[in-house]
Amino acid sequence: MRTEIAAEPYPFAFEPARTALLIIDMQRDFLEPGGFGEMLGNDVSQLRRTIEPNKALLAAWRAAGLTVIHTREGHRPDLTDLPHAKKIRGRGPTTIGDAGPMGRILVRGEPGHDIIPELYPIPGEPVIDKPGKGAFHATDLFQILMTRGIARLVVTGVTTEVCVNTTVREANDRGFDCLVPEDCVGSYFPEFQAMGLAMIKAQGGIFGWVGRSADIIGALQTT
Ligand code: C5J
Repeated sequence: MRTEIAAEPYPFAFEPARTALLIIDMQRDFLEPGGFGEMLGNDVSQLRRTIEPNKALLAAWRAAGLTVIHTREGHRPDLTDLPHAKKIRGRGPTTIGDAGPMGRILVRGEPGHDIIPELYPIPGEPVIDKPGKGAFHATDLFQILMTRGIARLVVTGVTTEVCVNTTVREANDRGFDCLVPEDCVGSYFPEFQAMGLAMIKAQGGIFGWVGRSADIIGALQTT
């Protein structure tokens, strides 16, 4: 059944059964001290306000029996998928692959690479391991969405202007309509949060729609 919710630049219409909740990189490395986010000089507490809204949306999405997909940014333990440019970016004393308080930074299988306990995937929810910022680059996400007949995405997670924006742009070019609930995405920088959302919904929704999780949850409960 098709439903419509308030969003900018205009209402977002979607068929829940053909819409996936795509949760981007809600990993300890970005949201907890001692990980990749802090290594880059960021105040990770800035992102933590996204946890409760994501929890509520995830619970509603699961209760409705809809598709949930999680992503994690990170690299193989041997770092063969880590471009040199990414390894040395930032010129910090500690870089991707080095040891940190939550294990090797941004490396698959390490504690810091895992999804935060509050939003931990349950069996049946695909987890996409991505080496880049966009969730479509060098992953099988597109194949999974096609197999499940997904036409629209609700994209949440961190960070708004980096992996969320890159993924929304990739998805838009592949023909998916994307809705981004603003309370479920976060940035280390308030100005990038605002501009990251503005860029998505500008020019008639050039990359997608921006809404709020309460409206999505309300629509799921009444559909
Ligand atoms: C970053 C991400 N910010 N998940 N990654 O490096 O947005």
